[in-house]
Formats: sequence, structure tokens, C-alpha cells
Amino acid sequence: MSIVLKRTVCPYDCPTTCGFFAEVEDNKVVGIRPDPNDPASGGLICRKMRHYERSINSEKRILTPLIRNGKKGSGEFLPISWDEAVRLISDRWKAVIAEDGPEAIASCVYSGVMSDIQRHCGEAFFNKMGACELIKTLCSSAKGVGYANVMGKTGCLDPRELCDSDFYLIWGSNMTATRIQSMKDIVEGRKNGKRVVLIDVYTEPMSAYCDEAVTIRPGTDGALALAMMHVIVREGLADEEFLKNNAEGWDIFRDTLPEYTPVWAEEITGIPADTIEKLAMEYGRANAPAVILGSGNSRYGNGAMTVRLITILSCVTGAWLKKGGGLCGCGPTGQSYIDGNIIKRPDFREKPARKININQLGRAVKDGGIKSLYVYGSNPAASVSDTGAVIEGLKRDDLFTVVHERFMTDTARYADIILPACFSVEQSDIYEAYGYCTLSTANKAVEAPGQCKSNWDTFRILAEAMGYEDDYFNRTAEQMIDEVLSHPTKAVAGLSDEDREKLNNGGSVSIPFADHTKWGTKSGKIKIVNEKLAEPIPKYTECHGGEYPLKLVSVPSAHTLNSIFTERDDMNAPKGKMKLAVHTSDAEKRGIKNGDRIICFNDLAEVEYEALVTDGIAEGAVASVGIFKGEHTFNGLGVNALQHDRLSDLGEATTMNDNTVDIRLK
Ligand SMILES: Nc1nc2c(c(=O)[nH]1)N[C@H]1C(S)=C(S)[C@@H](COP(=O)(O)OP(=O)(O)OC[C@H]3O[C@@H](n4cnc5c(=O)[nH]c(N)nc54)[C@H](O)[C@@H]3O)O[C@H]1N2
Ligand SMILES: Nc1nc2c(c(=O)[nH]1)N[C@H]1C(S)=C(S)[C@@H](COP(=O)(O)OP(=O)(O)OC[C@H]3O[C@@H](n4cnc5c(=O)[nH]c(N)nc54)[C@H](O)[C@@H]3O)O[C@H]1N2
Ligand code: SF4
Ligand SMILES: [Mo]
Repeated sequence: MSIVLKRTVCPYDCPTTCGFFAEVEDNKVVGIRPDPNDPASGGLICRKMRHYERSINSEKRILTPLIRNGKKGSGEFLPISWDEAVRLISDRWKAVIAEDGPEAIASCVYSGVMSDIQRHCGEAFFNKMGACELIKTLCSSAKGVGYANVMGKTGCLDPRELCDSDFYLIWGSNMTATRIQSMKDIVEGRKNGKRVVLIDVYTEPMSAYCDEAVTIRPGTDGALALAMMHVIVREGLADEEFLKNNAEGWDIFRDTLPEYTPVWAEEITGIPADTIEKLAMEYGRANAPAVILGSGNSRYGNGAMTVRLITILSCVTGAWLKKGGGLCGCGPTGQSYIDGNIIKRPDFREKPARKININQLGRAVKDGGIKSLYVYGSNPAASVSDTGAVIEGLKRDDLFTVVHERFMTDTARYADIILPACFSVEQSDIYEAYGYCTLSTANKAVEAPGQCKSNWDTFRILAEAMGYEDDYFNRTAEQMIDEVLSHPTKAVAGLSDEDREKLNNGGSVSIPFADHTKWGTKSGKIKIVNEKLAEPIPKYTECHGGEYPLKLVSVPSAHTLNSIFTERDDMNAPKGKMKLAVHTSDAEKRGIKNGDRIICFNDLAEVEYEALVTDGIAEGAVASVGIFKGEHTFNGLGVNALQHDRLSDLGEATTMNDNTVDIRLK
């Protein structure tokens, strides 16, 4: 048989949403071929996806529905038919609803699959049921709120403009792992004499790509932003004319800046005052400086305020008016490319129900009020904070847990019933890039193996078994794509006929550049003072912190994406063992050497690591790299066991980087 190329799109939680070709032979994906014409990737595919076929064809895949045949968590299951599985699930749900009402049923979904229909269709189903509502704030909601408090719906600096920036301030992002497509702008920019400065807690992975790496104490970036603005104003580098015409509240805020001196900020951030002075001057003098903002520093009790302050900093020199200037890393168009309600169907919900914040899933499932949990596109036993509580809940004998999965994840092990899920190439969908300006569609490239079913098809079957008769549940995913495309939003209203045709047939189109000078706030001005907030005038606030001497941050691994790809030995091998980066001085104080086995502990858990002793981390901080599958950890626990389930200041978001610990030799 010859190889046929079928265009497809990466379904994972990554800003680029790369398009590429699946090499298909005899209904099997045998390889991946980059698409040099893809508007987002330009043909550069990350190491995780270069051998996507190894995930798709993995022997570890779950291919049939399974029923538990041992203690919860034992991982012992027996195959059953779909008919049997659906009957068991629907019978149980009907009984729960009759006895305790639909709010005794909860769902958990996050970012396993990011394409619109497969990700969001379950919302329609659980809205129809009247089940608990899930607050989905596991990633960067505090960042989104912090930014929106200043800029409203203004599209952020488009990554396509980064080639025009003349100064790069990479603020809390390990771009080599999480934003590789924009790395070329950094590398080329540097070759052309542009300066690249990094501000991070754990600088080691990125510092080789930067002219200077500034190490900051976790959760203190707001103080740095304030001190930089102090210097910028003092040196007359603020664009007063721009601020007068485009911003609200600048005068009031400027009056607060004199107290935020670099010496004040040194005390909080650990960054020498001289370094802050120099950084502020460099930034202030640049013509079109780009702040490339990651999400790490928003995952704190003060996360939204931190992002608000950094966003204001990006405005004070008038950088947004220049090509390549501004802040990159939030939504580049500020609006959705599709009408998500066509998929989520909020109108199906008759009345509001109990709300569960995904970050507090553990406490919700521990509480006996929830009788059934349905998990799909998420692995909360590995990726949500306080995994100890999540697992304690999942162990409850009276909790009926269904997990729709591709692999035997740490969560699936606790299921009563597992349903086999598809890979992206086995289903059709529409894909919106959240950090890039592309909208794509991809048709199913191969039939699913075994009895795997897409989320869409699974919810259709479950809807039928539950007696939900709405037309919505009778459609195919392909019909849903047509429905979504026939209701274009403002963001895509200007697409050419050619682009529309491309989307109808499966392909990726570039969305026009957003107008960065048309401020997407109600007043049409940048909100430096925002009277709608409890803190109208932005200021430095402290994060949650804790009792223990070291601050713990979690950083992604280049070899996995959250807990995805942990099924791949070719990714696990280079990722290596579970490592905790520790500053040389903190290690010395405790007699710890590089490579030693250590215990990282706090009031929640004791987690074993291999010590990675380095100067590339802030003193007083430790960084845990990547998420590990339970069986690949030293003592069965991953970093999330050490994370409390507290929420951010605004946005009800994760504060997974805002925890304290201590370490000792094992
Ligand atoms: N320690 C630590 N914790 C973190 C992070 C971190 O960096 N470190 N990152 C945080 C962030 S930013 C995020 S966004 C969250 C992500 O948290 P989650 O969304 O829970 O992501 P994953 O752990 O990757 O789990 C996704 C699961 O979805 C499954 N899946 C994939 N495609 C499909 C599909 O089509 N259908 C179904 N039914 N299942 C599918 C995958 O097999 C996988 O097991 O984790 C957060 N937690
Ligand atoms: N290879 C790979 N790619 C991924 C992922 C993955 O797990 N692996 N995850 C995907 C997902 S879900 C997301 S949300 C994005 C995340 O991507 P980004 O939001 O760009 O962030 P990260 O690259 O995760 O880097 C976060 C950085 O923040 C730093 N940091 C933590 N606390 C602070 C602080 O207080 N101040 C400062 N200045 N820095 C701090 C950490 O040290 C880390 O370097 O990446 C996506 N892409
Ligand atoms: S994980 Fe990110 S970089 Fe890799 S192929 Fe997917 S979208 Fe592209
Ligand atoms: Mo994320």
C-alpha cells in the first residue's frame, strides 16, 4: 500500500496549534510530515509530536470499555462491551438522579484535547442533565483576568510581529519547551544585536538563549514591575502623551510610584537594585520592546495583580503603538474565532447547579454529596493540586467513577468503568489557536482502532441512553463543524472565500492581525485605574506563601505536555527521573549534593526526588520539572501532592506555584 498524506492539526494544549500531515498507510498513521506552509509552525514540529504515530499506535492504548475487577486504584479491569458499559452508566446515573438529584453528578474535563467540539461537547450533555458545573481555571485564568483588567478584549501583541521587536523581555516562560515556534525570533533577534533578557525563578533552561537572566523570588514580579515603572517615570521615559490620550487613571497611579524604589523592590524580589535600574532603563529606552509573558507568575495568590502590573508596564513607554511592541502571551485577537455556545449549549441548563472549581476537585469528591464523577480529557490524579485529596475522593466506595481515556492514567486506575477514547487523527474537529492567529479544521484521517470512540460519539450514545432527545445529540461531528462554520464570529468575518473553502475541506487559515491600538475596553481606554475592582489602583500584594522555608514552583518538561506523552518511553528516557532544582546555597545548608535522593515535604505530603543542584534558580526556591506518571515517581507521589488547593486573587485560578516546602536528604 502506498502512503497517503492527510492534513491534520495538533490537538494539545499548546499556543501554536501546529498543522501537519499524517502519513497514512492501510488505515494506520505511520509517520508525521511537517507542513512548511502551515501558518503557525512553518513546518517546525516539536520533539513530542515528531513521532505522534508512536503515541497513536502505542501498545499501551486502551481499546475496549473496561470494568473494575479489583480494589479501586489496583488497575485491575476486565473488558466489557459498549452496550454493557453504557447500560451500567446510565442505570447508575438515573438512580443517582432519582435519589439525590442531578447535582450529585460531577464532571472533570480540561485540556487533554483542545479542539472545540471534542473538548466542549460534554458541557452540553451535563448542562442537559443539570449536573454540577465545572469552573475550569486550572491553567492561566488569573493571567487572563489580570490582563483584561487593563486591556479588556484588546488582542495582545501578535507573535507574528515578534520579528519587529527590538528588545525581548521573556517574563516567566521556558520558551524552549512551551513556545518553540517563537524561539526563532529570539535567536535571530540576538544575532542581529537585539537584547534578550529573561526574568524567571528557574532560569537554567532559558539562560543560554538570553543576554541576561534575572533571577526573581517566586510571586514577587509585581514589585519588579512597579520599580521598573518608578525608574521609567523618574528618567522621563514614560510616554506621557500616549498615556494622556489612551489611558485612564495614569496620573493617579503615577503618584503612587515614588515609593516603589528599586531598593524597596530588591528587598521583595531578591534582585539587586542596580539590576532593576539597568533593566528599567534598557526597557524604557527601547523603541518596540516586547514582553513575552508566560503563565508561571500568574499561578499565585497575587497572580492577577502581578499580571495587571506587568501589563501596565508594557503600556507606559507607548510600546503598543510600535510594530513588535507590547505584551505577547495572552489572546492575540482578544476574541473567539467561533461561537462556542453552539457546542456548549448553556441554554440546555434549566437552573444553576452546584459549582465545582477544578482546582478544588479533591475536596469536592471527598465530600459524600457527589455520587458519580465522569472524567474525560483530563488526568486530575496527576495534574490538579492536592492530588492526595483527589485520590482520597476517588477511593470512596460510594463514588461511581467513569473515565473516558486513551491510556491507563493515574486517574483511570480509580475508575469503575473506563471507556476507550480516540486520538485526534481518528476524529474530525475545528481548532482555534489560543496563542497564535490560526483557525483550522481537520477531518478524521483514520478509523479508530478497537472500540475507541470520540468524546462527541460517546456523549451521543450516553444522551440516547439517558433519553435526551434534542437534535443536538443526533448530529455527527462533521455536521457540527458545518454548523459552527456557518455562524462566523466578528473575528473571522473578514475571511476570504478561499479561506472559507479551506476550512470547509480541512486546513488552516491565518486570521488577520488585530488592531493593537483600538483598546477593547468599554471606555475605549487602557484601564490603569480600574474602579470596578476591589483594588482600583494597582499595587503590590503578597502571594499566599506558607510556613516552610523554600518556595516550590512547577515547570513543564520539554518531553511531556502536562501528563500527556508519559506513555512514550522515547520521551520518558530523556526526561529522566523526577528532579527538583535546588539552589547551591540551599543544598549546601542541608548537606545535599547534585544527584542525591532527597525528600521534599510540607504539611500535605513527602515526595521523593533526585536533587538537581544549580545556581540557575532563585535562592530559597525549588523547581519541580514535569509531571510524572505514578509508576515513574520514586515514592508514588508527584509534585501536585505538595500543592494546596487555594485560589488566585481574581479569576478563581490555580495557585500551583504558590506553596512552601522544605527538603532533606533521604
Ligand atoms: N505539576 C504541574 N501540574 C500542572 C501543570 C504543570 O506544569 N505542573 N500544568 C497545569 C496546566 S497549565 C494545565 S493546562 C493542566 C492540564 O491538566 P489536564 O487537562 O488534566 O491534562 P493532562 O494531565 O495532560 O491530561 C489530559 C488527559 O486527556 C486525555 N485525552 C487526550 N485526548 C483525549 C480525547 O480526545 N478524549 C478523551 N476522553 N481524553 C483525551 C489524555 O490521554 C490525558 O490523560 O495541568 C496543570 N497541572
Ligand atoms: N513541552 C511542553 N510544552 C507545553 C506544556 C508542557 O507541559 N510541556 N504545557 C502547555 C501548557 S498547558 C501551558 S499553560 C503552557 C505554559 O507555558 P508558559 O505559560 O509560557 O509558561 P512555562 O513555559 O510553563 O513557564 C513558566 C515559567 O514560569 C516560571 N515561574 C514560576 N513562578 C514564577 C514567578 O513568580 N515569576 C517568574 N518571573 N517566573 C516564574 C517558571 O520557572 C517557568 O520557567 O505551555 C504549554 N506547552
Ligand atoms: S505540542 Fe505545540 S509545538 Fe508541538 S506540535 Fe503541538 S502545537 Fe506544535
Ligand atoms: Mo495550561
